[in-house]
Amino acid sequence: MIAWLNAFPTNVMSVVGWQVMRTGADDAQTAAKAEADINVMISQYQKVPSHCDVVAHGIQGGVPVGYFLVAAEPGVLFESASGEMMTLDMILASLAVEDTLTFMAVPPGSGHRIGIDQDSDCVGDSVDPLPATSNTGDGNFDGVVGFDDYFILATCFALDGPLPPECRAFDADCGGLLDLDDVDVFLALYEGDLADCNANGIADFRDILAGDEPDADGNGVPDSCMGALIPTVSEWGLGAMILLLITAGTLAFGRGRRVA
Ligand SMILES: [Ca+2]
Ligand SMILES: [Ca+2]
Ligand SMILES: [Ca+2]
Ligand SMILES: [Ca+2]
Repeated sequence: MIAWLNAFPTNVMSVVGWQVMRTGADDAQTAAKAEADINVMISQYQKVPSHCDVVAHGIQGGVPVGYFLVAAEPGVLFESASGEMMTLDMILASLAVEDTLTFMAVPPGSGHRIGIDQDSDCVGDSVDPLPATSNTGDGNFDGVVGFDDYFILATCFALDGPLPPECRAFDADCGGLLDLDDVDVFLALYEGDLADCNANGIADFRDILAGDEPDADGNGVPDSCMGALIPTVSEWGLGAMILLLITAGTLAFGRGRRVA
């Protein structure tokens, strides 16, 4: 069928638009035919250049679900709209009797958006509180990229491993890891003035996250800028002298009273 479809010259690969449905109630023969078709679809994804992306949409356990094919080699791997990685076998085995799932071939490059992340903010549809509004840089999902989000970013930036949903909002390239490129996207989207207390021409948030400025108390202000708030050595000296004078005065006064 694919060969026949490909005989027609077109800018869009003919496999695009093909749909294969599976339900949990399929008999063995129907299920095997559907799985064979899904594998043909995946073989079209594997063409160089790729002929299609492969996605799946449906209802499982009464809840809308989405999947996006991220790799075919060495094994077929889909990402779900909640961020899990699953093989095709795992997905098909998870279908309960009342569940339905439709696999679709979509234009190359469109599968991530169509399959699992309609607003392309790297937060999968199933875990995106605002699935139709981009939340890039907006870790608390309040619609604003602001000061509070910096602290979430700082926490996420220190993580080593899979990013939870509130961290994925900072993963501007959906790469699965946070790096300084993602920080720069956050800074570009930041609503408000970015402090540069050390006057190096770089936003202090970036100085801290890049590791160029310590921020021991995690208040978003480089420690080097907190000096004005901490008494200097000479100020400590002055304070100690005043304390000594008060103590001496109190002792002298007390002794005087006892003498009288
Ligand atoms: Ca999203
Ligand atoms: Ca969103
Ligand atoms: Ca926010
Ligand atoms: Ca700075």
